[in-house]
Amino acid sequence: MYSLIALALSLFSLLSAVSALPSRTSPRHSGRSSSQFVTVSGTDFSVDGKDFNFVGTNAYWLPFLNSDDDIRNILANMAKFGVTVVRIWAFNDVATVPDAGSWLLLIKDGNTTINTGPNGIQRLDTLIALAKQYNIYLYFTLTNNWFPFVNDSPSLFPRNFLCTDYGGMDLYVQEFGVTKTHDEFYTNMTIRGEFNKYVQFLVSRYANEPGIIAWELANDARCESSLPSSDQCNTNTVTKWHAETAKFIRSIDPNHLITSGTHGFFCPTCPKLFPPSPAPGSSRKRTDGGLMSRVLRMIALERRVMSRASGANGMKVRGLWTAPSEAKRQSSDIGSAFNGAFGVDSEDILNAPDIDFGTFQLFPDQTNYGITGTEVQPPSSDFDNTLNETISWISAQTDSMHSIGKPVVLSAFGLVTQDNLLQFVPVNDTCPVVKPQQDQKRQNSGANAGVNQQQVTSAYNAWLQQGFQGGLGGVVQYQWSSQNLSAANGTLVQGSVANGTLGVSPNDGYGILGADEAQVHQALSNASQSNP
Ligand SMILES: *[C@@H]1O[C@H](CO)[C@@H](O)[C@H](O)[C@H]1NC(C)=O
Ligand SMILES: *[C@@H]1O[C@H](CO)[C@@H](O)[C@H](O)[C@H]1NC(C)=O
Ligand SMILES: *[C@@H]1O[C@H](CO)[C@@H](O)[C@H](O)[C@H]1NC(C)=O
Ligand SMILES: *[C@@H]1O[C@H](CO)[C@@H](O)[C@H](O)[C@H]1NC(C)=O
Ligand SMILES: *[C@@H]1O[C@H](CO)[C@@H](O)[C@H](O)[C@H]1NC(C)=O
Ligand SMILES: *[C@@H]1O[C@H](CO)[C@@H](O)[C@H](O)[C@H]1NC(C)=O
Ligand SMILES: *[C@@H]1O[C@H](CO)[C@@H](O)[C@H](O)[C@H]1NC(C)=O
Ligand SMILES: CC(=O)N[C@H]1CO[C@H](CO)[C@@H](O)[C@@H]1O
Repeated sequence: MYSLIALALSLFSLLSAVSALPSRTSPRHSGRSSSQFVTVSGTDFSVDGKDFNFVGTNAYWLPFLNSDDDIRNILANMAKFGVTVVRIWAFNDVATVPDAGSWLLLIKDGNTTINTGPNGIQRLDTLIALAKQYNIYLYFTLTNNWFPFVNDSPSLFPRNFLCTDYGGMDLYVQEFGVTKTHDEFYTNMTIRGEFNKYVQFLVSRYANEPGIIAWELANDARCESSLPSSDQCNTNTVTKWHAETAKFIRSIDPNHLITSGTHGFFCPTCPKLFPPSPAPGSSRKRTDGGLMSRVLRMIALERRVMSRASGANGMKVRGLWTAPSEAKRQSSDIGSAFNGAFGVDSEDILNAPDIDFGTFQLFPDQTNYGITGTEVQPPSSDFDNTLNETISWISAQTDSMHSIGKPVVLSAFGLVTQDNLLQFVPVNDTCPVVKPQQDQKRQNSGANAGVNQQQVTSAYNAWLQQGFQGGLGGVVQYQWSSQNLSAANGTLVQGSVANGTLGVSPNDGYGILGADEAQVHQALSNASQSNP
C-alpha cells in the first residue's frame, strides 16, 4: 500500500507543476489558425479556423488493396458513417522482394531500398488522392513495435493480413542488430540511420500535403517485442527515441503534427527526461484535476472487485503480453499499465517539445488496465468490471491530457466478440490462439469467451462517449471491415478460399463483418453527430 500512496503523491506533485506551465506558441500552436493543415490549439485540434474533433477508424491494409475502386468504395462507406480520419500503416518492410502484393522497403544484405514503383510508394500517393475526394484525413504510422514473424513463425494467413506482418522494428534489428535485442532499434545509431532514411524519404515527399493529419512515430513502441529487450532498456530509452525522432521529422517538415503512437502507459514514479517545470513567478492555481482522488477511488474499487471476482467462471481469451521483467518495474503493487513495466512513460513522451499530441490504445483482451498489480477477469467472464476498468483508463488519459495541455487521441480500440473468437490473433502471435476443438469444449461446458454483440455495442458507445466528454481530440475504432474486394493470390486479399473468405478484408479478431457491422457503424455515426 505504501507504494500506492507514493504513486498518488507523485501524481499530485506532477500535476501541480504541470498546471503552472506557460502556454505554447508556434506555427502549429497558434490559437484557431486558419492553416489548411490540422493544427493544435490547447487540447483541441483545429483546421481552417474551426475546431476539429474526429471519429476515426483503423485500416492498416487500405493502401495495399488490389483495386483502386475497392479503396474508393471503402472510403465512401467510411465517410457515410462520419469517419473523418483513417489510420494506416505507411510502412511495409520485407526481407525479400515478394512475388505478389505491395511492399515499401527492402531490408536486406546490410542495406535498405525503397520501392518507388506502382506496387510501392505510389500506393500511398493513390490513397492520398482518393481520401481527399471524401474529406478523409490520413493518419500515417511509420513503423511497428510488433513483428512476431521475426522468429520464423509460420502463419495461416497471407503476408500483410495481420497488422503485425509489415516488418517494423524487429526486422531492422534482425538485419543490423549486434545483440539482436529489440531496444537496439532505439539506441543503435546505424539502425536509427537506416530508419531515418526511410522517414526522410516519406516525410519530405508529403511535407506539403494537407491530407495527412499527423505522423505517428510507431505503433505501440515498448522495450520488448518478439525479440527480447536488453537489461538497459527503460522508459528513458523509449522517451529519448521519440523525442529525437520527432525533432528529426520537424527539421524536414514544419507543417504536420507529430505524435508517439504508444499504448499510453503511465509511470508517475519513473525518472523524467522532460520534467514539467513551473514558470518562475507563475501564480496559476495549483490543481490536480481530481486525479489523485480518482486514483485512490480506483484502487478502492479494484480491491472490492478483486475480492468478489475470485470465483468467476469463464475462459481466458486474453493473450496478455505480460510485463517483461521485475527490473523495469518501479513498484510491484502497481499495475503494469501504471508502473513503467513496458518501458513507456506516455506523459514524459508527451512533454517532449516536438511531440504535438498524445495517443493511447484500448484492448482489454490483451492488456490489463488495472491500477493495482492484480488482474481482473477478461471481458468475457466479467464484462461489467472490465468496462469499469476501461472507463477509468480513459479518464486517467483525459486527466493527464488536461494537466499537460496537449491533445490526446484514442488511436485504436477493440473487443473480441464471440463471433470473432476463432480469428483472434494477439500482437505477439502469428496464428489464432483459440483452436476450434478448444472452442467446442468451451461451448459444451457452457463457459463464456468473447463478448456478445450487445456488449460490444454498449462498450464502444461508452468509450466513445467517455472519450469525447473527457475532451479527447479523436477516437479511432479498430478495425474497419469490407467484403467483395478484388482478390489475387499472394496478396492480403486472397484469390483462393483456402485461408479466409474470398474477397474479405483482414480480420484479426477485431473485424466487424456480420451482425456487428451495422451496430459499430451506427455507434461511430452517432458519435460523429454528437461531436462534430
Ligand atoms: C544500398 O542501397 C542503395 C539504394 O537502393 C544503393 O544506392 C546503394 O548502392 C546500396 N549500397 C550498397 C553498399 O549496396
Ligand atoms: C550498431 O550496429 C552496427 C551495424 O550492425 C554495428 O556495426 C555497431 O557496432 C552497432 N553499435 C553498437 C553501439 O552496438
Ligand atoms: C504471447 O504472450 C503470452 C502472455 O505473455 C504468452 O503466454 C504467449 O506464449 C505469447 N505467444 C507467443 C507466440 O510468444
Ligand atoms: C461500475 O461502476 C459503477 C459506477 O461507478 C458502479 O456503480 C458499479 O458498481 C461498478 N460495477 C462493478 C462491477 O464494479
Ligand atoms: C461486388 O462487386 C462487384 C464489382 O464491383 C459489384 O458489381 C457487385 O454488385 C458487388 N456485390 C456485392 C454483393 O456487393
Ligand atoms: C489462386 O490459387 C488457387 C489455387 O492455386 C487457384 O485455384 C485460383 O484460381 C487462384 N486465383 C486467382 C485469382 O489467381
Ligand atoms: C444511435 O443513436 C440512435 C438515436 O439516438 C439510438 O436510437 C441508437 O440506439 C444509437 N445506436 C447505437 C449503436 O449507438
Ligand atoms: C483456417 C484455414 O483454412 N487454414 C489453412 C490455411 O492453409 C494452410 C496451408 O494450406 C492449412 O494448413 C490451414 O489449415
